[in-house]
Amino acid sequence: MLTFYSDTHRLHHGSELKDGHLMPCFEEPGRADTILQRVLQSQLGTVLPGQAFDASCYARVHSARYVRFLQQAWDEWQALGHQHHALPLVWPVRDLRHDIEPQHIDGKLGFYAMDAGVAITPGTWAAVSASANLALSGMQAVLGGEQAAFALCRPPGHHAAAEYMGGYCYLNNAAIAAQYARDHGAARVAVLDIDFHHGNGTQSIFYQRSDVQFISLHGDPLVSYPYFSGHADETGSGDGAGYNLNLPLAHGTAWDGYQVALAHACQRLQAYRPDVLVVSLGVDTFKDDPISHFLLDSEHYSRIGAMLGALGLPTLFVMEGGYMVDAIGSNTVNVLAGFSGQ
Ligand code: SS9
Ligand code: ZN
Repeated sequence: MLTFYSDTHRLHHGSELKDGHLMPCFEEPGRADTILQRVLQSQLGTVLPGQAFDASCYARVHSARYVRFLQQAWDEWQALGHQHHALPLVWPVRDLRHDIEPQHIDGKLGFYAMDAGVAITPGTWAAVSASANLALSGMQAVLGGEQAAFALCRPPGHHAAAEYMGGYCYLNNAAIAAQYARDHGAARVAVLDIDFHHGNGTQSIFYQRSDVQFISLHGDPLVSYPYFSGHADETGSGDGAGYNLNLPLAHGTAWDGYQVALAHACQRLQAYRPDVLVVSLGVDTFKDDPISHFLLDSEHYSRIGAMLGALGLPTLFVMEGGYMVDAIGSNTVNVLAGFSGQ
């Protein structure tokens, strides 16, 4: 399987609030480094750098003004004399106005963010655009005839929607790749999100569409981030009615419960008969993940891979979360190797 990877991710490492303290984000450069190491050790296949793509490819799923905001946010912040990276601190909840984009960068940060886990640093735009380009490069390979490819994206993307960032995510890499497939000949695309957290951004982007099916297995939002999205009654609307499937699972879910839900997801994927499958691959479902609450073991990732491989679909894996850094390399590669029957 081809892997697409770029060092540019190292330019981005933000801070987040943890138990009331500002701490370095769990989403950190060592994550991608350790996954790459494991890919190389396991001889999964060739590692390629990925190509540059125009920002207009991102604007197929994000608004033009949001992409511009991401591009310019650091400069606007720095122009005020700030040196530490930027974080949002006020949000337009409930009846506050969200129809007028503020001019001040503090207002813009809140306007375009769902939480405070998305710092803007000097290298953020370089890293998030390089990350999206890896997903696009991977999709190009799959559309060109590769049975599968792995985009080793960092930062992740599945919490980012058309017009907001959140949960360490800025550009929605999986959605950008899915849309690219639609724009280059695929009639139907499915996105399966197996990160521990609900892929609220991807759901939001495709919620009213029948040409992209979205299925997610995740921690029940009653008790898990992102809290405000991911319930089972979110099934799509308009043309998209019936094309969104959420399978929320309780804290403490282990392989027994997980595999039943995954088998159900696979049935729904098969019934949809997509031309291409995008897997939002998070391995924060691991028993020792520091911010998540499922109990999967390393061997189960091979079984997940085998179940996905049995679908026989051209597949792009897009890296999402996974924060137990010592284990994410082997857990990720177990999925990919299991998929390939290795
Ligand atoms: C829970 C804090 C959650 C955001 C997590 C985003 C994961 C992205 N204590 N913080 S895969
Ligand atoms: Zn996650």
